[in-house]
Amino acid sequence: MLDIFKIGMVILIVGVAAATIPFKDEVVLTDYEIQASDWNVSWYYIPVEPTEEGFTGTFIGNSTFPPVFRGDWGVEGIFEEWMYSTVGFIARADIEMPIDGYVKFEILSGDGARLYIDGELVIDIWETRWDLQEVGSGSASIKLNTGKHRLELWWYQWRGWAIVEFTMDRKVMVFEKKPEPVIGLGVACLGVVLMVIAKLKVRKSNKA
Ligand SMILES: [Ca+2]
Repeated sequence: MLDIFKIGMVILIVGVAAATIPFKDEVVLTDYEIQASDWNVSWYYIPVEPTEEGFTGTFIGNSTFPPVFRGDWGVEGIFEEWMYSTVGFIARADIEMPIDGYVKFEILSGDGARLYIDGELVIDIWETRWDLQEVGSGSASIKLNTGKHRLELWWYQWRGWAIVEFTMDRKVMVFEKKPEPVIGLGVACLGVVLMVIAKLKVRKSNKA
């Protein structure tokens, strides 16, 4: 009889602890803004299909993109006189983290794209997509320390829909420890119920 009471008490304590003590990681979007520069974009004409190694081509010229951008040149190609444009770019930008935290990056491409952060490959969708409408996408949430970081985006267009998109969070994400109040209180209630049952049974057996 006493055992059920003790078990109920343990369950009550576990429940109260779960409801009040922060123990599980939860993603929280902070108010800290990430500063991002424009992209410096170097364009290349690429005469041969790119390989795993990347692309080789002839330098065409430079342009800039805003920190978050989308380019859509349709299926006619970037240069209208060509049925299929075969071009690529290497773009570089800097971001500045106000605090340590996580940032989600996303890229989209009608053919290949690769995103490097501080020289490390973090998203890899480097492949030719022969279907006219096919688009590849990739995303990654990366932990970055306070301070400056270099982004480098490689992109190429070989066949079909010429599209590129780059997006990233503008606010830092962090993990915070949180309690579990609803489940915790539910468990605590179960503990109380067991304790009450145990007490009632003790009273019943005393009467008998
Ligand atoms: Ca394609």
